[in-house]
Formats: sequence, C-alpha cells, structure tokens
Amino acid sequence: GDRVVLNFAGTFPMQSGSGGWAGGQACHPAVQMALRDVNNNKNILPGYYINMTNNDSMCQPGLAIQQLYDFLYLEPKKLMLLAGCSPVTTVLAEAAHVFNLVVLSYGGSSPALSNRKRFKTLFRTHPSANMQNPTRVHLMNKFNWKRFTILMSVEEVFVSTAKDLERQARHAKIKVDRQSFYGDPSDAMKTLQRQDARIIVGLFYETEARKVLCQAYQDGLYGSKYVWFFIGWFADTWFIPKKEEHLNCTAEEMAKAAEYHFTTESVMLSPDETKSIGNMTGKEFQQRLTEVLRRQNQNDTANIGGFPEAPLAYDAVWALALAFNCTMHNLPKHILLQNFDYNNTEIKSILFQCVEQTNFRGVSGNVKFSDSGDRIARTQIEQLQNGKYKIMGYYDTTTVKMDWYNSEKWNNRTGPPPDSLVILRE
Ligand code: ABU
Repeated sequence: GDRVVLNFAGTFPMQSGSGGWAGGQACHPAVQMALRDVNNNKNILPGYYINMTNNDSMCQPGLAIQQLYDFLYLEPKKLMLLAGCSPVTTVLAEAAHVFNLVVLSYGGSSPALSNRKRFKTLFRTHPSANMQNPTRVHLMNKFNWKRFTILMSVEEVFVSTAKDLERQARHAKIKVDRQSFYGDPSDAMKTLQRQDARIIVGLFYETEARKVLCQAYQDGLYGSKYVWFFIGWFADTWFIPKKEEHLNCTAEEMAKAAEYHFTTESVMLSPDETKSIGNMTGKEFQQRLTEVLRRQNQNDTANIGGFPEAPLAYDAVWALALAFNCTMHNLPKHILLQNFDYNNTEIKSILFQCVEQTNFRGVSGNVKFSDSGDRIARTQIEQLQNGKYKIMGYYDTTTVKMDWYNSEKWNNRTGPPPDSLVILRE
C-alpha cells in the first residue's frame, strides 16, 4: 500500500562451477522467507516495507566488486549489504564502510573477518571457522595424537584458520606440519606421503575436497592407517564424483576413501523447543524451507548449497530489520530512515550501534555479536560410517565441555591408529 520502501542489497553465491560455496541456493529462499515474515509483522517498522535487490556473486570477489558498483550507482539507495561466502564478504566489507554501509554476512566463515580495523562495519551471523579449532585440538588429545598435518587451499579463509589451529595445537604441545596448494592438490599430497602424514586436517572448499579425496585414493592415503578431518558444511553426499569435474576415480573408489573421516562444524540450527523469532522453532524453520524448496522442484535438500547455513541467512534478515526498527526509533525527529545516503554518517552510526546491540532468539540460536562482530556457537562432530554421517558429539568452547557418544569406528582396528610410524626397539 502506502508504505515507504527501505532497500538493501544482497549477494548470493548460486553456482559453484569454479569452486567456492554455492550457499545462495538455500540461503536466498531463506532470506525471501524472512522478508515476507518481517514485512507481515505489524510490530516492527510500521509504515515501512523492506525490499531487497540481489545478485549472484558466484563466490567470486571480482564479480562482487562489479555488483557493488551497480548497487551503489543505480537507484534506489541501499541501507545495508547482505553478503555470503568469505572471499566476497571480504572485498565487500573492506569497501562498504567508505560508503557508510553496514554489512551483514550470513555466509562468511573466514577468521580474517574478525578484524574491526580492517572491516569497520561488518557483522556476521555465521560463526568464524576458528570456532572448530579448540574442538580439533581436543580430539587430537582424546585420541592421543601428538602430531598432525594440515592440508589447505591458499584462500585467506583457510590460511587464517590454519594459522590459528597451528597456534592452538602448539600450545597443547602437538606438532603440526602444513602443506598448501592452489587448485591442484596432487603435489602437496605427494609431500604428505613423503612426510608419512597419518592424521590430516583438510581445509578447502567442496570441489577441491573431491580432488583431494580422489588423489588420496590414488596415493593410498586412506584406510586403517589414516584419519582425515574435513569441514562439516559440505553437502552430505559431497564425495560422489561429478561428471563435469572429470576426476580419475569411480564413485565406489571415492566412497571407499571417504569412509570413517571426521567432520567438524558449528551448530547452525537451534535445537530449542521454544519458539524463536518468526514464531518458529529451528526444526519448524527447516520444515518450512524444505517445503519452499520442494515447490521449486528441489527435493534433494541434502545436496542444495547452503541448506545447513539457511538458518543463519533467515536470522540475518531479522537482525537487519530489528536494526532498522531500532534506528527509526533513535533518529532525531527531523531525520528519517529513508533519508539515508552514502555520505550520511549520522544514520550509519545509529544503525551500527543498533546492530551492535542485537540480541534475539533466532532459528539458528541466540543472535548476538561480539565486539569484532562475531557469533559464538557450539561445534558438532560427525563421522562418515557406511556412507552416512553420524553425530559423534558436541563441543562447547565457552565451557570447554565435550559431550561424546562413544560411537566412533576405526577402519579394521579397535582404536585410533598411531599418528606416525611406530618403531619398536628392543
Ligand atoms: N559455511 C559456509 C562458509 C563459506 C565461506 O566461508 O566462504
């Protein structure tokens, strides 16, 4: 009707052809759902209607810069930016503050993003990848491993995670080796073999993970002597080879190499039975999203990019709407929200403070940001057993407490394999 429109811009990585994270596939519908819910809610932003202009960033920073240019120079004025995937969030958040834009990331895990000096106006509902490092170190101790190797792709998101993991492991007197690659992991994996790496933590995107797994099969870096750790937000069937990627491995070989690997990831769906914002529990949100996706003929939710992260995207829109609402109430009488422009530091400052004070129960859990704009979350550990992921336990970094179900399995062994060649001397 006569409502005043408030605009914001969103970038969603919809395709992962060239690697990266195609999280927009589920996060975009989740954002649209949140927008409908927010706009139908009479209690927030009376007289206003929130509208989004969006683009497919393909998780490519160069493309995202071009899109930022369009967002800025084409009408209407945008009051905020919503960003997904680390490389894109990084470039957008580095540039946005120059235009007095606050950025909210539903899909940036890079630890490098926790830097207020570099990213002056960034907040994120996605937990930092560093959240998993205490969990990894805890597991190394638990299984008596005093040495492990990190295999990583040289993207800032993984390099910064590796740095933190190495620091934490050293602190726990665990020795860490590091091998990195760009695109093709085969040389780095030859080095792993030469160094006799047994316990390997992999840090890379899903497309690269398939290359690594196939190479592990070819090089015999799998089976009873090896334990792999991968990132937990890949699609549940990520290890099935894709025709267009031309891997040198069959589905059977990939499944064989993938058996018994562990994954770690932040808990992104609230397990609470109490209703959260939007009058849903986490579970109800997921059912509603599954229904929306089904209507778009996307039935195989386990393989839709960003399905695990969708609650973070849904909550990001509520955080944005609540911040607009808070700003509206805190602006001096003669200034209106819709007066915002890219030189307006006054509205920006109030909006920034409002986001800083965010505190609500979301479908992803309690939504609150630390001083560096970060989210705190528990970690979930899973293991692939007979081709299916099984939950092994949860780790809470704040309380340093592990809930472990003792259901891990080892390939042809009764316990974990040693972290290196054991030489028995008389
Ligand atoms: N959980 C998805 C994170 C993607 C990224 O940091 O690029």
